[in-house]
Amino acid sequence: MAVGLQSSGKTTFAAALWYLLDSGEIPTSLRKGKHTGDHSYLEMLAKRWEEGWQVPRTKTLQQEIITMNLKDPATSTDVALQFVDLSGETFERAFATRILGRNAAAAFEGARNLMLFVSANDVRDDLTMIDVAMQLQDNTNEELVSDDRSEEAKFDPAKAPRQVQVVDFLESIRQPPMSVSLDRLVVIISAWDKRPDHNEPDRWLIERMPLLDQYLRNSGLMVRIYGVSAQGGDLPDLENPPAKDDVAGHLDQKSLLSLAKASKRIQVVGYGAAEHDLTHPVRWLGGLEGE
Ligand SMILES: Nc1nc2c(ncn2[C@@H]2O[C@H](COP(=O)(O)OP(=O)(O)O)[C@@H](O)[C@H]2O)c(=O)[nH]1
Ligand SMILES: [Mg+2]
Repeated sequence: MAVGLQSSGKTTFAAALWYLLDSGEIPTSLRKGKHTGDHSYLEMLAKRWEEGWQVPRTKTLQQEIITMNLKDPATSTDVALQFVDLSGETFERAFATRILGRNAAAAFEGARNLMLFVSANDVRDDLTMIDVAMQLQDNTNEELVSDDRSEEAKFDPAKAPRQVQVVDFLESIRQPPMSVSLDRLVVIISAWDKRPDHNEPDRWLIERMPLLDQYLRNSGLMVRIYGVSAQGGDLPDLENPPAKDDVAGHLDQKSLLSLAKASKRIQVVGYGAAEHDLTHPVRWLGGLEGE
């Protein structure tokens, strides 16, 4: 199962993966498996991706469940990958109330392996009061520090730091009553084109999400951390395109569209994965590659 908060890069990954498998432009470690039924949604996503636009935002009400079937040509093993959005009311409420509906819980029944999405493009949302105080000291502004405590904000679970929500989610599904027995977990750091000036996904996790990093180290799970740029760079939103004279919004779109094979926009970093092979982490998750 592929999980992550909203805007962590899941749908873009799904779109790029579908395009990659469908086009066969470059060799991948897994191939497209059997798909029955209607996969027009995935095809729409892949087309949007190919044409150089952001994938459409998942509407909370008509939550599309994406399932992708892959096949390992070497062993003929099938691997199914299902994408679940952890944001939205269901999970936000669960975080605060400790109550998760039966349907949402059932989706994780029997799950053994998780692909967890976080984004390198997110601004920090977990500054502590000490961090803030240190910044204030540097440019003391009397007005800012003055004690305007008249308005106390109400606790909003959706505003808890992302890594707190993610760790709570992982721990909660592993504890009773859900007791999901996890085995392998892949962290996908999406938008890896926005990475800092080093190219080490595991170092990024230590520096940017230390709580999640520590949790995973002590979780007893087999863990891998990949950096993935499924989009290759910044792309405009078709439903909300930038103004004609806003060149910045088009910069990456132009250079990405100029690649003869769209699959080559994809970048994957870690564990000897071939440069554009999005299926590499999926193959390991499926248990088709060593520990
Ligand atoms: N720069 C960059 N942005 C990305 C990449 N992948 C996704 N994004 C952007 O991140 C945002 C969230 O992506 P999306 O796939 O919709 O996340 P989801 O809500 O988890 O499905 C969108 O604005 C995407 O355009 C990437 O590889 N590079
Ligand atoms: Mg989505």
